[in-house]
Amino acid sequence: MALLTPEDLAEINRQLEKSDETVQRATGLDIKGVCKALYGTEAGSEKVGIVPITAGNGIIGSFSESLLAIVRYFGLDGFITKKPDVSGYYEAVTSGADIVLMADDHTYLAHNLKNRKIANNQPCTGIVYAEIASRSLLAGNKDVLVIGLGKVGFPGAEHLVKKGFSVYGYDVDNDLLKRAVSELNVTPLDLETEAKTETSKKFSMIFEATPCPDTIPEFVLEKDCLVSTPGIPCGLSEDLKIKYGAEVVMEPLGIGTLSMLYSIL
Ligand code: NAI
Ligand code: PYL
Ligand code: MG
Repeated sequence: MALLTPEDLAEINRQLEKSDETVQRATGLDIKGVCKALYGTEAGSEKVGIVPITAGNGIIGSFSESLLAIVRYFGLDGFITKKPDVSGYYEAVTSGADIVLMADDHTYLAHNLKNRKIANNQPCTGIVYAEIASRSLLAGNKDVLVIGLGKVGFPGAEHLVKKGFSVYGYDVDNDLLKRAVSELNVTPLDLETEAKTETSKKFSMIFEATPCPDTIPEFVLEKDCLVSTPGIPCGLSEDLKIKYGAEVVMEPLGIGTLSMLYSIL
């Protein structure tokens, strides 16, 4: 999995505020409102225990501190355990955590100790960003383009299909594209070949979940489109964002984390 860097997480509160403003402007809901609409839940007085994990590549500077800032930004109570790993888990539970957040290099989980529900960051991130894309107030149809059909993108595409949207998909990995076509009935849109044709389908709603920059080509963009992308770095260039007046929702950790939390309340 592509790992976050301390640079990705810089000024996390400012990134959250900016994302909240963009989501509100583009969809009419703030991030909490989107998660409530998705899961039918709302945060209460749950206490969140954040456990640093030293496995694999080890602790990412400011990852736990960013999670604490995120939890508090959304109005929950939280704490970071003094110890990491198993000792930290023990500390979280004995300190009265209702929910535990922890991540190694492969899995970032939220576990509700009260109701035993558990969430994985990748599908929760895909679902919430896909939901945001699908709620564009300016969209004139139900066509959504999904670029990147991996651990985040595929669950997002699946969510959009279940919601009755007309989902077009692309992934450079042909096997993943074929899987989305066969399992989700996604319409494949090969951006490589489309680039060569004069006309191409344009989209007001785009969900991108790849680890590459500039994956969203100009010929798929409608004016005033909404690009909802957890992918790091951003798949839409700054030039195209300005040229098409696109709203871009992109944030490194918080939106996905709130989706996890709301899914286990
Ligand atoms: P993944 O590797 O499972 O999926 C990425 C997919 O993008 C792959 O199927 C790959 O073939 C495809 N891809 C790569 N370049 C492409 C291109 N130019 N055009 C079309 N498809 C392309 O990775 P995963 O776990 O789905 O994560 C995707 C991105 O989301 C990563 O950058 C990850 O860091 C980020 N992420 C962000 C989160 C957030 O809250 N902002 C949370 C979780 C992941
Ligand atoms: C959850 C993020 C979103 C994108 N990539 C995922 C990532 O960076 N995962 C690794 C997280 C490691 C955290 C480290 C710590 O500081 O506790 N074990
Ligand atoms: Mg996020």
